Amino acid sequence: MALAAFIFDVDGTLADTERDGHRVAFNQAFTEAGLDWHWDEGLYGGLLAVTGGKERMRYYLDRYRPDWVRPADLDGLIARLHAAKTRFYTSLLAQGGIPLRPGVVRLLGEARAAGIRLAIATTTTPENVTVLLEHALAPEAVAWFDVIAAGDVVPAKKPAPDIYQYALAKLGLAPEVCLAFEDSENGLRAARGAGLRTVVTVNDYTRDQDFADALLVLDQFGEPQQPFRVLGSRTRAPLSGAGVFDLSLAQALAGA
Ligand code: XBP
Ligand code: MG
Repeated sequence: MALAAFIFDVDGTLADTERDGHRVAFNQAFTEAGLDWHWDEGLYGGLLAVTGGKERMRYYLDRYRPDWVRPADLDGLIARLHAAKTRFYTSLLAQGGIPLRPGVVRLLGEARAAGIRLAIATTTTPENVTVLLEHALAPEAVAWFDVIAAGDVVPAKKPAPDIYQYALAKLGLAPEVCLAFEDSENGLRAARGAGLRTVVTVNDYTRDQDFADALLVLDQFGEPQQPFRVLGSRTRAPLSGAGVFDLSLAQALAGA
């Protein structure tokens, strides 16, 4: 079957945003608010079990700070902290602080040239996506995507399939003619729940997660001078000698 669209996760897939991006911005927001909360790299790995920044702060309090005295308006505090975190995070992105992962620019360019439609399905705040695309990809890159499904547009975040179902509905496409790209088990479960075949590129936080349900698991999309390593595969498509995730491999996966 001919591929019609690629649907990309953002955090961890297009760019390694979590450890040196979102985490740092959360800590800046906590410090600015005079809170004694601090998320080190190890703790943050555990907090990534919950997607969505507001949801992650609530989880942190429930799990790690049961004795911390909650204000009457906890929702208001979390909303203010999250707005500050988004301000810090987007200003880091606007300084070009976070590059795209290897092979991402190449793959997006190949897809556009071949008329494969592009979409995004992420739990992060929409503003974070546009600022990343504009600064790490190209000033006009937002327009390359037919659909940017992000943040609170659906109430149930990944691993719920809702954000992928929303993106598919906006694209007007069936899952069979699309491929999803993810970096995490929560993301994979969301994409698979929407019926999407999924390619996973892992990162340091997600490497040891369960990707048994992925079509293909790679360390990265790869470049000619920096080939990918295959970490897992359920496809019959030939992979030997590939080294670079390109359109012919995507098409082979879709047909296999
Ligand atoms: C990304 C997330 C997001 C970001 C923070 O998950 O969980 O919450 O960490 O962004 P995925 P916000 O890659 O699976 O979409 O603070 O804007 O929510
Ligand atoms: Mg992700």
